[in-house]
Amino acid sequence: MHIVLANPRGFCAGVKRAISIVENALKFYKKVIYIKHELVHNKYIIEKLRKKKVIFVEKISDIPNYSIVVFSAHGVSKKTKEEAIKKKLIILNATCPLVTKVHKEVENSSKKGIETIFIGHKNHPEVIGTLGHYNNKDSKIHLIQSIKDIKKISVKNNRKLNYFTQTTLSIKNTQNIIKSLKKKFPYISGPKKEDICYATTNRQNAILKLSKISNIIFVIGSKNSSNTNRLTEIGKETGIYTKQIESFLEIKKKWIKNKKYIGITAGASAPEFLVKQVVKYLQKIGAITIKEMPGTKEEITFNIPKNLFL
Ligand code: 0CN
Ligand code: SF4
Repeated sequence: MHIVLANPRGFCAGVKRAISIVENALKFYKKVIYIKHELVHNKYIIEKLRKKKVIFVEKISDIPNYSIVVFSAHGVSKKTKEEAIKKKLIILNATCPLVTKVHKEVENSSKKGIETIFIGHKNHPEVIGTLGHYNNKDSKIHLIQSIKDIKKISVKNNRKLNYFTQTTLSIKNTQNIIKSLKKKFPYISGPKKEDICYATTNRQNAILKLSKISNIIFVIGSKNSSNTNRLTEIGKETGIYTKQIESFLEIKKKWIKNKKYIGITAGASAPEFLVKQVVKYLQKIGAITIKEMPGTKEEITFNIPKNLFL
């Protein structure tokens, strides 16, 4: 049995930045910190933060006035931000800059009265936040999740129409949706640079490469993590037996019976220690070698807000 690690895998720049913001804020303010929604979608990170004076809330109304609030990496709507300002909260914005980019695109369309078609998953916090940047009463933003949804859309003026997307979608599925959108609306325009982020793109390409040499793939990440779920979907689509796990504790020996090459990857919100634990466990039960695939080197980093530099 041999272990092959996907490259890149795990933390992206947006997740690293969000975690640094909270860690620095805890040191700086030495007070309870409220986080609107899970900072990033990983059970272990959330549990760790809960032990350190962090309280997670879904509604701003659950936070006492004048407290400190961190907006999660997935971003919030304009209304949520306004509510926080009204409550005189100290706001630390851990929204990934690549989500903020999409917020700006949508807000700009709203201001110009351009009707927008947004491709994303209903009820995902990033989608709720992004849709909440379109507030033109005379125009509209439509959410679509699949090609099937395109049929239901009718627009006022198909020459004043654009589309944007969630950052963590499947590249292939999204390309197909956009192709169909363009068939129905030939004049539709899209973002200058695509909205699916670099980390999503690189991790999806890496699992495709990994699938070429693996007999089973483990995708490490939490069940509510969109980018992780896309990796699992892609792994399964290749026909390779793919299992999404939160940690090594979920691994069943029967899954790996007679499997020579075990591929491992991790979503953008899954810490590397979870990968290490899986490797250690597999070594304990017989893995002989461990290799990392060659892959795209990620050099992108995002600064944390200046007032939190300690
Ligand atoms: O798992 P995440 O916290 O979020 P989604 O993949 O569900 O959007 O990863 C960080 C990504 C962002 C924003
Ligand atoms: Fe930002 Fe992409 Fe990471 Fe989400 S997955 S936090 S959009 S870099």
